[in-house]
Amino acid sequence: MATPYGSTLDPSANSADNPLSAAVGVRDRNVIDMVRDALERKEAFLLFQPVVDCGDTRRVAFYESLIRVSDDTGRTIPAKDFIMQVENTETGRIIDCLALEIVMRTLRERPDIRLSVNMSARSMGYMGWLDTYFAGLKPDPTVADRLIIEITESSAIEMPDITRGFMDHIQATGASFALDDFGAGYTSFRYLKEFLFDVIKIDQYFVRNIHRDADNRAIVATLIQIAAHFDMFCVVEGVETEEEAACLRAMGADCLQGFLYGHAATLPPVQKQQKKWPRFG
Ligand code: G
Ligand code: MN
Repeated sequence: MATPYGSTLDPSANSADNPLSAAVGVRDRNVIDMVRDALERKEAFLLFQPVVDCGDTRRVAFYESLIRVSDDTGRTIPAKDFIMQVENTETGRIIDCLALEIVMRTLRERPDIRLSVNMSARSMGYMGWLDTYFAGLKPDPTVADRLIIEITESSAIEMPDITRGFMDHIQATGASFALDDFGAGYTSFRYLKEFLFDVIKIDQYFVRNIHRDADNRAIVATLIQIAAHFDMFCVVEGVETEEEAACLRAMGADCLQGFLYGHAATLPPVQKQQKKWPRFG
């Protein structure tokens, strides 16, 4: 597929030659249909999880927006339960556009907050995403200063050339980029030099019981140091206990996110005090 930044990989088709992959194929198709139907009915919405300042955890640095869809029985389903199946389909692109559209509108309505939005690297070459972004900026170009775009490490690395061009283009408008799920599997330090991410988000896998797990401490300490070296703002995900938080604070994390500080929820009422918004990184 041709894109403004080069060519994307072709989504590979599943071979359905054996009963198991056929069954998986049917299940995936059901999920894709369910999500597509929900999007057609516009039954999707965002919830927001706070990312707090490590030094003063009452201060919210930004909220990560997480998309939910409602299935035809009215149940709410979080993106993590279907994003894998729709990632390589048009439905994946539509989800990213819809999330972006709602986030941009929310930023315009709420000058007191900063928001992040997740996107797949596959959506970087999708004209609909760029159209949504620039349409969202038109009424107020300064909302870009309060937008953080989260791209997972695996997805960014799949298409380095496209990622680089896309990031340059969008960073020039004022938005920041976060490298999501850092350390989750595909870590290639080479790409930290090549992509100018403003923020890294350390995957929650290494956070669990970090105060009692010397291996996790060694890994996270290294990742925090690397973030500092590259002048990137460092968020640690999945913080569930005060012990984990205290340990991460001592190690020099900038921000913390996790159930200890809040689940994904609707936004709190407007804050009176308006903050200044320095660029990350
Ligand atoms: O890939 P990404 O980091 O964007 O995913 C965020 C996911 O992590 C969400 O589905 C959210 O519900 C989950 N999450 C957020 N905080 C915590 C936490 O403290 N513990 C656990 N187990 N999951 C969390
Ligand atoms: Mn994320």
